Amino acid sequence: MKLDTSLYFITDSTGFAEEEFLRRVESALTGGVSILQLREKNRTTREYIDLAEKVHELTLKYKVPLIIDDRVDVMLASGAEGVHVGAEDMPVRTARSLIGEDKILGATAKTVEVATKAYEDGADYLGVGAIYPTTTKVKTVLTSTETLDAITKAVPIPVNAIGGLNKDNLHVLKGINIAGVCAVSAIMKADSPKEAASELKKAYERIVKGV
Ligand code: TZP
Ligand code: MG
Repeated sequence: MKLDTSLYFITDSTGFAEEEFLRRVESALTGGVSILQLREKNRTTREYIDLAEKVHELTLKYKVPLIIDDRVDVMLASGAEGVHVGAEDMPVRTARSLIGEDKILGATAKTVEVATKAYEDGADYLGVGAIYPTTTKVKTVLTSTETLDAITKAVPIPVNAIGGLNKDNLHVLKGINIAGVCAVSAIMKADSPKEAASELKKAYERIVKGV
């Protein structure tokens, strides 16, 4: 089935009790998230797998693929649908050889060169950014919309924009052939993750896709 990355929600459990975190994840899923990444930086392997299994129960209920950030082992252990690797993680080619052809493999790219290599090495989609400064804890630099545009023209796989995106600032992406937007805080920290997801999806369709 074709991968739908139009509304790519990346979670951040920082500051939330587990119950509240899972409630927010489910709320976002009901708002139209099309793909969900579990992104955990401060958990033991056991804790990461445990949380991934719980989130996977939710994503299965809404028929949304679950992607695990960084960790092939956690993806395999939890039965998630895919893994996302960045510049400091496992190389794309290595990840692909370990997970097989059927799992979803995402990669981060900030240049056309890295994007092209990630595609050639087996990535199914790319995340490109940060488009705007972000308040989410991440080691990143800004990526220009010119570079984002060039990447979409260089590879035949879905390219998503990421970094500081919310329903009110997507205009800079207009006219660029992205497959979707990624967001952490715009959804995770919203009063209603459901409404935030739904509004972000509508803004993406209206402003970027022009529908
Ligand atoms: N990679 C580049 S920016 C970013 C990641 C993981 C974080 C995006 O978070 P937010 O809250 O949507 O700005
Ligand atoms: Mg990473």
